[in-house]
Amino acid sequence: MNDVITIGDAMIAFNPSKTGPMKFVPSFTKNIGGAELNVAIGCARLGLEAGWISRLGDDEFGKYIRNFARGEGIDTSQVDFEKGHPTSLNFKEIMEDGSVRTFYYREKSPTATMKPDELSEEYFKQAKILHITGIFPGVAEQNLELTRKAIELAKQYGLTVSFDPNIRLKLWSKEEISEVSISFLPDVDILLAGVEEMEVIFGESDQEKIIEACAPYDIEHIVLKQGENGAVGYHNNQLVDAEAVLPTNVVDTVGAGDGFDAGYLYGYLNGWSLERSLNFANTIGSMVIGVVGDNEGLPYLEDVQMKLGEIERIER
Ligand code: KDG
Repeated sequence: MNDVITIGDAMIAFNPSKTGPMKFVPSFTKNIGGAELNVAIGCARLGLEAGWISRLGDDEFGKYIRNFARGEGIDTSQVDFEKGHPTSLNFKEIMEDGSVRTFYYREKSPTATMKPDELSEEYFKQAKILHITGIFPGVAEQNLELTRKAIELAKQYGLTVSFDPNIRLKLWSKEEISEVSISFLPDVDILLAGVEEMEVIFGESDQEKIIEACAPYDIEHIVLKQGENGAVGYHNNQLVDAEAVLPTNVVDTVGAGDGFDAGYLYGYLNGWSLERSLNFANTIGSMVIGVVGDNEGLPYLEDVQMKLGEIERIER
């Protein structure tokens, strides 16, 4: 049984060989990115059973991504290949401070050829959490229908639905993102969002106002990620402010939110308190940004436990 299943479009992420404007970068390293796949990887590294539903191009890059996901121990039984739709690409520009701009080549994403009735009910029956993001429905119009079907199956079979809006303005407009995200909320059990994302969705940046705006949707866990200011969680009428965990260094901020999500879901599945889940998730986020790559910095459980001082490891 999978603890967490996700649905998403993955890309070959081309990481620059040096920081600074992309037009002056002489070469790139081939890696892999895609928020939902990153979350699945993060969960698998923590020891959870994770599955990823996707379609890749029937090309070398597609095979590379599928093999990589398998190597991470992810269930790829729901991943297939499509001819005539190349695997999506993402070229990254990384500045000295670790901030990133992305340049997508995913207009013909293979995932846009997936059909809602192709989603396997059996697969949903055998899972605990469905994690979705706002990226997948933004990649192609058809993917919105697919996401809705995934949510419907999740509800039908009693899965917890976790949602990270993951706003990508390069994919669609603020108005579209807001409308679609709000339409998901009645079915969302765990909301994992950046405060600035909630500002786009509800036009509110104040924590309490955001929680008020979410009230009609009866969301069991509301988590607001605040980057260097930590995170705030709301559950059972309790509001918890968790301090940030300071990173050792910042080289690439991409993937920190996905690592946070994986950490929070891990805490949720283990029945942890809000404080403990938030601190664990914050710790993972802070570790991810110290490594170049969208998922290379996602830690294994032992790494997080060491960082938290829970275990000691003899290095040499
Ligand atoms: O959250 C990180 C991802 O967003 C990244 O790996 C790739 O930009 C990306 C995307 O759109 O999935």
